[in-house]
Amino acid sequence: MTHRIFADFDPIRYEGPDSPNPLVYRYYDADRQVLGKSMKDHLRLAVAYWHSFAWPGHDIFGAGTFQRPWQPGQACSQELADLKLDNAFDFFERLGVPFFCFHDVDAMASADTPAEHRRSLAAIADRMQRKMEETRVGLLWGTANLFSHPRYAAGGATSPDPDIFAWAAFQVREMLETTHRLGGANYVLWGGREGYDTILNTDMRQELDQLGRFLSLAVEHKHKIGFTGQILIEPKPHEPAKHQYDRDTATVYGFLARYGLTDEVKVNIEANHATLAGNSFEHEIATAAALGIFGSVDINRGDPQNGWDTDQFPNDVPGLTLALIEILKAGGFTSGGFNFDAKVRRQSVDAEDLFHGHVGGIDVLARALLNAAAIIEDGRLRRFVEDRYAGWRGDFGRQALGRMSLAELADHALATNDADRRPPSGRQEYLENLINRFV
Ligand code: XLS
Ligand code: NI
Ligand code: NI
Repeated sequence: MTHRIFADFDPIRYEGPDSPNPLVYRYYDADRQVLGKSMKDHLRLAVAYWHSFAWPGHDIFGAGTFQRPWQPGQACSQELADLKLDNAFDFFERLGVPFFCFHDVDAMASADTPAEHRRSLAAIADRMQRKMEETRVGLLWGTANLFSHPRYAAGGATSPDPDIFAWAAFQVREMLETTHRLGGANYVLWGGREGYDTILNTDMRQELDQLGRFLSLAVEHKHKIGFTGQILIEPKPHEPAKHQYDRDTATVYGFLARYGLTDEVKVNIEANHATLAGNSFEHEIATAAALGIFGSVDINRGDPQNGWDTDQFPNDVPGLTLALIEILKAGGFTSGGFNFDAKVRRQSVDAEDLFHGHVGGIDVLARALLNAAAIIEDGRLRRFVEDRYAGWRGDFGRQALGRMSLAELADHALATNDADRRPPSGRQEYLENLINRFV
């Protein structure tokens, strides 16, 4: 059996929409210019190490189905970690993506003690750095896994045990420094088990203060070591805990404001987490943009009938067009990008399936980008919204939002005495039809 399972695949090329070949890009043409920027720079695509190389295909009812040559029986040796790394970079190169993302434990050999953890992480980071130089594949973000190990059953930063809080600090220090060393563009904190299952055993005020302190410490350390990447929080409403503190973007913003961190931390919005929170994906992006904390995206999709994070590859072009419109309106990504936090299904056991998942997802994003760019260039949507708020740019509108008191506004209403005043039509159906002409 070969140990390099992607080695025999040709690099994925752009062949256009009419190609009969399943493993080509029909829409993603990396250097194609869209609104003055290449597709590659717009989308800043990344592969997630955990779903594609670390997850063995298990679920809560059954064992792993994938049988990758690097998958350990028990603990992962350095040799297997190295083999996994070689395979991961074989895959990144053939897919032609500029970035990847990883958690410390996704890539390193297993470790029991903190000293071993440091050594294992440093060993894989050495090798990773060489691979990154050879292949020119960069790190979109790094993160520490503070949720898989049994010690984190009650949370990391929000654990009732301060010694576990220190363990979490240790893992974050090591991984923040590793991300810095590898030139990562961002550092992500997904609040894995930072939440609770029952209020009966939980001191919420205490846990929130711990989480605020922990985040402040991470920010402080970032500056101490000179890491210039962006720190990102990834909201999720529940799973694994019943209630997660980083519920959605608006909740995270309130938390950042309370702990004085709105200038330091942005959000990494995941499509499937947005819908689990009862929000649309584009609502989350628009909220983050409006509050000035839009950072990056974990792209995937949920299942409309399943109430959990199914992490499927995206396949909804019209839906993603709305998200891309919001991203373009917000000025696009700066440090962030689209990370495929998505996994193939448990029965998709072949190496080829990982290509199908990513190639399809990348083409869906490329189409959504092209649609959104055409809608922006067309200008009708923007003009409609501008006209809708035109009153606020007039004399009275500016004063109403500026120097007028409540009493002055009340007197204005009395004086104008306009009981028939109504807003003009919102034209939702017209606008939906307009969008459909582009998708
Ligand atoms: C889990 C999260 C996780 C983060 C990284 O639901 O999406 O994969 O992206 O810790
Ligand atoms: Ni995610
Ligand atoms: Ni997720």
